[in-house]
Amino acid sequence: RDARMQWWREARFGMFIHWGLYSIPAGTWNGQRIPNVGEWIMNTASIPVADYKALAPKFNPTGFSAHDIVALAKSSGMKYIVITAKHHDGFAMFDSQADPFNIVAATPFHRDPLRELAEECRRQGLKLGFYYSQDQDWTAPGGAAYKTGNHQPPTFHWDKAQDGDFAAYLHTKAIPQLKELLTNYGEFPVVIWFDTPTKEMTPALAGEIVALLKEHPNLIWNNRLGGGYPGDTETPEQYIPPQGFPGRDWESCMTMNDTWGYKSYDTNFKSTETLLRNLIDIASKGGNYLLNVGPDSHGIVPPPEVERLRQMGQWLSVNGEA
Ligand code: JFZ
Repeated sequence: RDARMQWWREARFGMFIHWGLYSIPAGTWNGQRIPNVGEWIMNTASIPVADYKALAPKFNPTGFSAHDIVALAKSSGMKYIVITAKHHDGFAMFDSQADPFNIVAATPFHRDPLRELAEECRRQGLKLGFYYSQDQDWTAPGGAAYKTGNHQPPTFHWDKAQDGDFAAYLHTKAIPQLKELLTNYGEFPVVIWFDTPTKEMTPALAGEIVALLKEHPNLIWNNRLGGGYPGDTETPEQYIPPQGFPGRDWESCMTMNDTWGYKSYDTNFKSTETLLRNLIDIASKGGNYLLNVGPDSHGIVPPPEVERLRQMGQWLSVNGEA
């Protein structure tokens, strides 16, 4: 267990990447600025499944460069990357045989950014992990949804196309896709980052996922699977715990502005000094800092984010350890 956690405990600084179809609307739908984080736009604006799925043929992020993103992370002093393989919208940012709503099958891009990132991380000596929304899935029948707006219980679905059986969703989409992620990318992923469990994730269903994870003894996974499983890491979000988490590994994930997924008009960026102070504060308490970037619909990391990462890297090259 300790050998498995060693690289992670020494890492201190990683890059979170929230990237998906939501980078196309970028916070605006039908001419309206939609509140809340950008990657939640489908839920916040109650976008019908068919309308949201119609974004896929428009997604052609030819500006994406795995080389440049990994090099950016590396020169910023980051030791690992965690990217959204599938967020709550259900769109897979990887080549999936299990479900056709994915970047290779459903877009003109036809490339698998996770494969390209895995190759570059291997080359440039960084670790790679995958975020996977195992519970919420707003485009797969039976996938769960958290409530926003006036979505009604018990399902909080806003489109009949979302109705279905949660266990069936898990067995036909989530678990098969997790198997793909765990077997198709060589030495990666070394982290699976689960998120937003609901009551639907019973101990029995979560146990099926845990059995799969245990086939990969070097894998690290967080505390957001559900079903009562504590996972390996605590995940304080947008804050730094005053005393850390004595006896537990932990990682604060944070945004640079006020969204994870790209929003064209969110310019509320923290200063480089604040970001560096966060990193120092977290490191001094024994945690890791997972700092987010949100590439746009062309696959480009917004310049204000690049600028701050470069400045952090410059500071670390003078004052840091490695
Ligand atoms: C979740 C996601 O819904 C969000 O889109 C993003 O991916 C983020 C990293 O994770 O949002 C959360 C999850 C947990 C808390 C808050 C927001 N929490 O525990 O306070």
